[in-house]
Amino acid sequence: MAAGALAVAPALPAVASPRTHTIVVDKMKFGPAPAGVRVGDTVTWVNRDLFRHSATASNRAFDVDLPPGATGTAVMRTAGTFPYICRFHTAMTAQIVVAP
Ligand SMILES: [Cu+2]
Repeated sequence: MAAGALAVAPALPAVASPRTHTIVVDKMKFGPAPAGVRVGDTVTWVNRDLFRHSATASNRAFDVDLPPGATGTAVMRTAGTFPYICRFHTAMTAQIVVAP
């Protein structure tokens, strides 16, 4: 290593800080999938229905209970495409794509 190199602070990698993405659940449907979700981000579901819902990943990566009017969150721990359903209304389907 060249002399003096240690005096220079290494540049921090350009990692975006974790963000929160919101999905509104209304009229028996999940709102549009948020774009740009990355590992470490939080997804928040807001249930505007009068019914209890859930956001339950097919692989159980997350399982969020959503009573009427409630908000629930899950942190996306791994990259991939995660189909999910409402366990109470299995016709309610959506998916989240999580980038590394
Ligand atoms: Cu439901």
